[in-house]
Amino acid sequence: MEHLKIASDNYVAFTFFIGTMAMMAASVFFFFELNSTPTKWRTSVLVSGLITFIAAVHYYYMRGYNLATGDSPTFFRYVDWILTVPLMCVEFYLITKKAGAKQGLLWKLIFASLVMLVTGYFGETIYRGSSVIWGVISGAAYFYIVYLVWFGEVSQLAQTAGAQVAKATKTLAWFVLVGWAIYPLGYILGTPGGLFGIQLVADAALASHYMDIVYNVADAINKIGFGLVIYSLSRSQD
Ligand SMILES: *C/C=C(C)/C=C/C=C(C)/C=C/C1=C(C)CCCC1(C)C
Repeated sequence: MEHLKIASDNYVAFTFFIGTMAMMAASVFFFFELNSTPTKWRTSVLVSGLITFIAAVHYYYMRGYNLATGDSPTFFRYVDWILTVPLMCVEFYLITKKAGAKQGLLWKLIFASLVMLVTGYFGETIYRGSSVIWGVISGAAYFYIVYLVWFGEVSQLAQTAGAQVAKATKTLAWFVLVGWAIYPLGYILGTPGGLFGIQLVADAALASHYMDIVYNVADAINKIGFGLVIYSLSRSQD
C-alpha cells in the first residue's frame, strides 16, 4: 500500500485537507442545530448544512485526487460550485420570501450563477487560450448578482422584511462583493490569459497551485461564513 504524506511546504494539499475538515465540522454543526432552530428558519439552516456537506464530499475527493496526482481537480471543483452556488442563491430567496420574493427572482439568481460558472469553466478548461474573454463574460454575470443583492430586488425586499433580515442580507451582500471576488483573483493567477494579458505567475504548475490555494481559502470563508450568517439570523428575534 502506498502512503501519501503531505510535505510541510505543500500548501495546496494542506488547504485541501483543512478544507475537508472545516466543511465536515460545519455540516455536523448546522445539522445538529436544526432541532433547536425555530421552524420558520429550519429550511434556511438546512440549506446552510447542505452547502457545506456537498463541499465536504467534494473536498474529500479533491484532497485525495490532488495528493495522488499533484494536479488541480478542476472538474470536481466546478461540479461542487454548480451545486453549492445556486443553493446560496436559494438562501437569498428563502430569507426574503416572507417579504414577498417571487420565484422569478430565484431563477434570475440561479441563471446568473450558472452563466458565471459555466463560462468560468470554459475559460479554465476547453478554451484556456481565450480565458480572458470567458472571464469577462463570467464577471458580467457575477456583477449582475452583486447588483441584485446590493441594489436590486433582493436588497429592496430585505428592507421590508424586518431589521434582522435586512441586516443579515447586508452581511451576505458583503460576502458576495468581497468574499466572492476572491475567485476571479484565483482565476487570473491560474489561467494563461492572466489579467488582460498580464501574466502574474509565469510558471504554469506554480500558477495552478496558487489558484487552488486561493479557491480553497475562498470556499472556506464563503461557504461556512454564509452559513453562519444564516444561523445567527435564525437565532434572532425576527
Ligand atoms: C462555494 C463556492 C462559491 C461561492 C463559488 C463562487 C465562485 C465565483 C464567484 C466565481 C467567479 C468567477 C468569475 C467572477 C470570473 C472568473 C471565473 C470564475 C468562475 C472564477
